[in-house]
Amino acid sequence: MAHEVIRQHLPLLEEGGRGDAVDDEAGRDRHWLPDVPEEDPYQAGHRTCAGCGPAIEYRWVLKAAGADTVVAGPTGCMYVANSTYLCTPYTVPWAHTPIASGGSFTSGMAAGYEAMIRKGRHPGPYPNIIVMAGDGSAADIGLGSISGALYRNHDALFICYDNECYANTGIQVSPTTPYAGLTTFTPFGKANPAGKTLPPKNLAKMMAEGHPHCYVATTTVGYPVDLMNKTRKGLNRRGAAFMHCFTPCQKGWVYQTSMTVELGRRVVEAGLFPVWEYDPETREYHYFHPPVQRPVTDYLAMQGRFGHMLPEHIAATQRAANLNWADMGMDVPAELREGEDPARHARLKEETYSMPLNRGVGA
Ligand SMILES: Cc1ncc(C[n+]2csc(CCOP(=O)(O)OP(=O)(O)O)c2C)c(N)n1
Ligand code: SF4
Ligand SMILES: [Mg+2]
Repeated sequence: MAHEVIRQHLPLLEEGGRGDAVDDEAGRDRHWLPDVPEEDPYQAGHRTCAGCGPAIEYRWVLKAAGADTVVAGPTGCMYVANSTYLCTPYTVPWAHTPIASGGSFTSGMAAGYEAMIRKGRHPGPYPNIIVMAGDGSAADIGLGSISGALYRNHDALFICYDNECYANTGIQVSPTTPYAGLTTFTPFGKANPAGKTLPPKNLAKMMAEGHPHCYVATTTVGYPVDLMNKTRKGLNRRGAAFMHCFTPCQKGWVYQTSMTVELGRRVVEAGLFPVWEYDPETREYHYFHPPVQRPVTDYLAMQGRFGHMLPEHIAATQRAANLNWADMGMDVPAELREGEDPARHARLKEETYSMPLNRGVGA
């Protein structure tokens, strides 16, 4: 006799946390605390760099998913820095997969749990099944296997933690590295002052447009409740879900270690990483409209990887951000439109950025 496969349901967290129960504005500020679960399936004791964005993302995703979760991790920083022989920071089952097969491995886990529960060989309920792959894996080497898993609609959450480079092998360029982003494979020089000349691949839109039956969302480590709620929505949905999370890499991007979460907000406020949800029922995109719209220089100047940019590179980046604002259905303020003119940034030739040039990468 086939046994029923019971699915779990994770409640969404209140944006305002405990402050929601308080009446006045001042009180809400004082009592604000998100209702973050106390459990930490991703514990201290890993070996990522201080301020590592992917480690923050791993912690919040697993907090949101809870104890009845299994995780897969393709090769990358979050495999290598989190596993030494007989030692991991996970309190839930975790498995490493080759970099190309995060999607196929996770499909197998999903199909396996489903079959085992139906045959009465696993007591259930159906666990939260998650794979967290780097951008080199999800947007490049393992793109096909994740696309296949989404297409077949396996009941799992497929996450790309995006640090915009192949970090683990020495900060090499990946398809999501931004225009002019310095990596060891995109050095700048006289012949090519920009460094990286190509725009980044729009992975999340590709996943949503290519797999219209899937829940797809973008988020960043700048918005913990948003990140955790999208994790829960992806897991609650029966079928495949994909989440693209912006995760700064302190070593590769060269910034002050305490600025990881701040960068996760500034990239959104600068219009360079739109945060949205795609609803497969209506096939609509729901965009988050940040309350602040900043010039891209507010974001670029915090990172050594952009320290070589010339006025024309900054103007091109502002133009890309302005196109994003329009996509999001937001007005583009005059100051940001004027930033499309290289002459507006001429003074940057004479000024030094707040952070030094990214000379240390790969050294
Ligand atoms: C098929 C294959 N090619 C290359 C590698 C070498 N490799 C190991 S980790 C890594 C970087 C992965 O980058 P990403 O997925 O972005 O994760 P990150 O290191 O940035 O966290 C590479 C290229 C590999 N393991 N397998
Ligand atoms: S190199 Fe970047 S992604 Fe890797 S552990 Fe360090 S900060 Fe994290
Ligand atoms: Mg990466």
